Amino acid sequence: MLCDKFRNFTRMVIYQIYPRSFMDTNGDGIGDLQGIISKLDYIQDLGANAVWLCPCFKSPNDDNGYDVSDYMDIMDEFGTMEDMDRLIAELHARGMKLILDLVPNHTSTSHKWFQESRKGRDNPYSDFYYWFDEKPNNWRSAFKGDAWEFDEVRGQYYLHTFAVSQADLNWENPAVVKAMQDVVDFWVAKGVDGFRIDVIDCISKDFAAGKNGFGPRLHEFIRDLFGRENVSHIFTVGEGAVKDIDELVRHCGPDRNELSTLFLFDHMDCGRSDKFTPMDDSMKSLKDILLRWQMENDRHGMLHSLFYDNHDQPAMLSRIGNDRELRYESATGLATMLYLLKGVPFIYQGQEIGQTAAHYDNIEDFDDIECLGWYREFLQKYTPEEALEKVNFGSRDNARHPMCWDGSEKCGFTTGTPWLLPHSRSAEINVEADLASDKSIYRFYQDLLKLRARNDAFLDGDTEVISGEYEEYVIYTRTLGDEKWAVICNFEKTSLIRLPFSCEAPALTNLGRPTAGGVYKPYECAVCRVR
Ligand code: TEU
Ligand code: CA
Repeated sequence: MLCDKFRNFTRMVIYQIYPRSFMDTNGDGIGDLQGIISKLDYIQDLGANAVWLCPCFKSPNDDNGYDVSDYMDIMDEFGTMEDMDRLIAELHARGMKLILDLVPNHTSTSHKWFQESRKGRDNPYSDFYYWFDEKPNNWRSAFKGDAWEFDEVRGQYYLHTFAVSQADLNWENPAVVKAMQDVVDFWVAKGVDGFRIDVIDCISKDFAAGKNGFGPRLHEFIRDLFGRENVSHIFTVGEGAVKDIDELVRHCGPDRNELSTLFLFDHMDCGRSDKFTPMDDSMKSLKDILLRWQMENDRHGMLHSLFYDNHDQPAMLSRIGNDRELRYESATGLATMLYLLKGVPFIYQGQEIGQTAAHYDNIEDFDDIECLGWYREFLQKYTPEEALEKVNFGSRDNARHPMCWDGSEKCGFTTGTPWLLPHSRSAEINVEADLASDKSIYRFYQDLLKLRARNDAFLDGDTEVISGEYEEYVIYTRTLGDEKWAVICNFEKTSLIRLPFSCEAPALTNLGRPTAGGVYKPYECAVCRVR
């Protein structure tokens, strides 16, 4: 059973927006806050009641906002603080919540704190970052290359877990903890309802053990941020590298006073042997991971973050589904399998219209600092064509192309030149075309989210897996009191599905199936009340 705080959070449906690519209203080819405001009805009509914005703070955009130069001001390209205030007011007027993306592990080297810190060893910011005369270890950057950069001004090396211009903050310094607490309090005072916290596990390092993350003070630092009374009401979702249940409980246990939930990434490796190499896979392996974490979260009274896609990952639909002939079937089947589980649903922009992984013909068309670093390394082992193919598969630009509002040349995203090339299939896959289709994925999501919101069994009920371990389909039930629902999702093959109980006619199907049992087509699904 969930504690009241977590139980309330299961009523949220969070729509993730990559602001740079969502909607441009001033013709500069870059999405902005006014553009988001103009689309709030679209988001609310889908059935989402909260919005998670990727970083909007001032940034030179080396890592598109994850390199913050001022946590308390808005990135020039996205608009002004007045725009942000208006966005908060417009969301709250609709009863919707705003989740901001907090980046506590590092700042841009153009942040005032870094610019002061590099000046010397005796100013208030000198110890805001990790400075060493010599490299203390051989840590590598997540974006390839050395994680230590020599700064000519300071005459020492500093740590950057990510890009050279993303300097890691030294959380061992109480002034850093206080500065980040002030950032959280500033935005909570403005009405922000929660945070997604970037690479939360990195904020505590263990130099002695050679670990850049999961250090001995990690949970102390998380509580320093979110265990305080004045922020005890907000929603927090950490982005972490947690793999085992004990560590998850330390982060999100109901009595830990730390995070509301955590993104778990095991299922991100479905359909790939590594981030840039595809691998044949199936909905079964995805189902196994999702249901394992569903039962573990449930056992510990924790919230399961229910997501497939985000701004760092190519679409699950393209990796596990059939994003061509069965795009509607697999998009709707995947959604049904995931979003009727217990937890907090996250929908990434475009997922609701069956958006697929993007494809670009030239390496010059890519923007993502991570994939460009990898491309240079790939060239040492592969031909340019092979390297481009790997980047097309794993690049984060896959998910960062402009939102496709219509089938026009600029997708209805901008009147200017889009900062990143539009999706190669935007003429076929866009909001306007989807809503005009009799197989609308948006409308299916609407029906799915309505069914979920109107039946407490999907919000609070117990989950039980009914289907066998090796079946090429999944049947799970959600039960609360005398209310019991069966969720039936077929995987890639045609299956004969017999149910161990009798059901009413389906309340939701993706292919119009009139009865719950019988022969299911690939990706066919049905949701039925159990008699
Ligand atoms: O990503 C954290 C992270 O580990 C990245 O390496 C991410 O997992 C990778 O891009 C997946 O291929 C977060 C943000 O989501 C990402 O956009 C930022 O670039 C990164 O932190 C640094 O802030
Ligand atoms: Ca703009």
